[in-house]
Amino acid sequence: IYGGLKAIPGAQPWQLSLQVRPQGSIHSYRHICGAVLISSCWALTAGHCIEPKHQMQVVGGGLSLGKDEPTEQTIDVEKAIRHENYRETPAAVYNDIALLKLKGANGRCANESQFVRVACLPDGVFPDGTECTISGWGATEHSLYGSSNLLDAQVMLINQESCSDAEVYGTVLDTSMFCAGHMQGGVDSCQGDSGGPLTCNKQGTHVLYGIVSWGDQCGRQNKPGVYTRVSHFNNWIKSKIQAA
Ligand code: 4AZ
Repeated sequence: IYGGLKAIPGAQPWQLSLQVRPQGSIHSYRHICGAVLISSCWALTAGHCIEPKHQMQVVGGGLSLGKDEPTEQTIDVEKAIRHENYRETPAAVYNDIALLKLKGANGRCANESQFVRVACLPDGVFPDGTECTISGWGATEHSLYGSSNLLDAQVMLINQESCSDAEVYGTVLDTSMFCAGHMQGGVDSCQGDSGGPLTCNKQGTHVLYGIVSWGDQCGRQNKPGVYTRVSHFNNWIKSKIQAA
């Protein structure tokens, strides 16, 4: 996160760290992306965060990566379901979404606490200019390697037409994505934040409106972050969970 601040404990309880290690490896898990808890046994992340042939786990309820915190819950990923139309081109990433089924018993995987909670799926549109929150352990203006502390920042939803201006992203955007940030630059998501949440507030409930997806570098003028439009995938999410 560029231009962010250390998150207050419990402020982003749906934020997960998605961690991988090669199948059968003795190495420890490493953070590759964010993810978002949407029910006790399901999380969403970006499609480009799925690494086949890797074991995956998520860690929720912690603020400091690599420190064992008493509020933390570590849960194995049972399977990852990437969107069938996920596609990466040199210019953009399309349908950048995946579901993670977490391991557990009797429909219980993550245990709800003050520090671990689900985010709601969106049921409508937020107007352009709405201030929403992004968070993650990704790269910052100070470090390419990311932050060991969870950071958060406020970004604004940007009009789709403005973001499709030739000076911004041109014609590559589609309805599976939207832009958020600040056209003047400075505040943005970045590498390592991918898969994590953009939440907007609706009458006191936090709604998962976007998933950190891509952008032309980070924090640059006229290059806001691009987010997977979660509302575009509501039916996909429901059908995959139902079929599992
Ligand atoms: C990335 O490389 C990435 N500024 C994520 C987010 C943004 C740019 C790049 C948005 O994963």
